[in-house]
Amino acid sequence: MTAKLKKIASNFQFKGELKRIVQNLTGNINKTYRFYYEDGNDKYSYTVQAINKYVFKQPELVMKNIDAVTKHIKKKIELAGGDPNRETLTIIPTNDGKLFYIDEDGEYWRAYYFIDGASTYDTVSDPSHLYHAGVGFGNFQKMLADFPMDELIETIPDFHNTKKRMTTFFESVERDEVGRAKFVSDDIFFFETYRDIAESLVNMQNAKAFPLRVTHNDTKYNNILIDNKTGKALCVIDLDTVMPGLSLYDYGDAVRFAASTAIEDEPDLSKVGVDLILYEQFTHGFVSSCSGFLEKTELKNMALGGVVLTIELASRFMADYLDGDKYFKVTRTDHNLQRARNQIKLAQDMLNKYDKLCNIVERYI
Ligand code: GN1
Ligand code: MG
Repeated sequence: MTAKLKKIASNFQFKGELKRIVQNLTGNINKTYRFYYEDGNDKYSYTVQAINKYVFKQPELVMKNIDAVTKHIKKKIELAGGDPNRETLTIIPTNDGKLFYIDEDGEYWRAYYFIDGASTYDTVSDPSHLYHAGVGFGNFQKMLADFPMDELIETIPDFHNTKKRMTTFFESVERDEVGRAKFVSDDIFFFETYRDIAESLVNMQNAKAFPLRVTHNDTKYNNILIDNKTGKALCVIDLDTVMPGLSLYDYGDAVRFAASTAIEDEPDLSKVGVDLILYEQFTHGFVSSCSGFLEKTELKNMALGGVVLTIELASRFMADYLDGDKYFKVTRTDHNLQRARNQIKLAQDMLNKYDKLCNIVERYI
């Protein structure tokens, strides 16, 4: 336990005495720890995070959004007879009542109750969990349907604007900051070939094909807690990117991650593809919790959402590789390159099986 982390702990309204700190290495952006406390016989733990300032230029606005969104969701959970301390995040304020603490290095720290009795998964151990994850992410959107959207700050502008993402990617190729473009000419060709598809959702959105909603925008399977007892989705976490967006971003990003036959940074591409059973599980859950809520154009374009979000992530990982690994955490050389190629392979497999994916969607809408 470092003196620095102890000092950070002393600035929050935590109960009892700090016993130990364990780092949590999941997540590509923020630094995350679990702080364990004891107060007599009572045990508590908290999730404490340093918000990545390269990614979130104004962390205070991220916290403002999360505060407003969790308050809104807590009311919905109470109305439904649920447990507001377990079914959404609870921010623990600092000693002076703020939503974050700024340390002497200018790092922004925040804390939440750690929710016990639930787990996150990087891969799917039980396909029925994925059905429930679909229900959970669908419900999340539903609970925020009446949230006043103009109160939300766009903390990362154009986050899922794939037209902009494509432009940024080709700018990274042009700049070739660290001399890596020569290694990826085939990959660049992929983005040239599929640019139109990648941009299609934004083009449709510009033509007002879809309603703007309050969306999560980072619906990775490890961003939802699954209750250990019931196997059902308990709580949607990682609320950093809750912003106005399209329902298809949340659906697409979720199937991109969870319905793959491999983890996102699997370097052996022969293992990467779309798993139709997992795809169906998530789709079934998401659609059933959103029935009567999503519009026809949204439902009809779900398979496209998966493809677009997968190409988008491929371009973001590849752009970061070309820029010299500034955005996503990397733990090995070529990590971002491996992630990008993994996503390219996944997108290609989704395109090859596109009719099958559409048939699965049709079965539930
Ligand atoms: C990041 O923080 P984490 O690991 O949940 C990223 C997402 C990507 C994801 C890919 C703010 O999410 O957009 O889809 O990595 N978050 C941000 O694994 O850029
Ligand atoms: Mg995140």
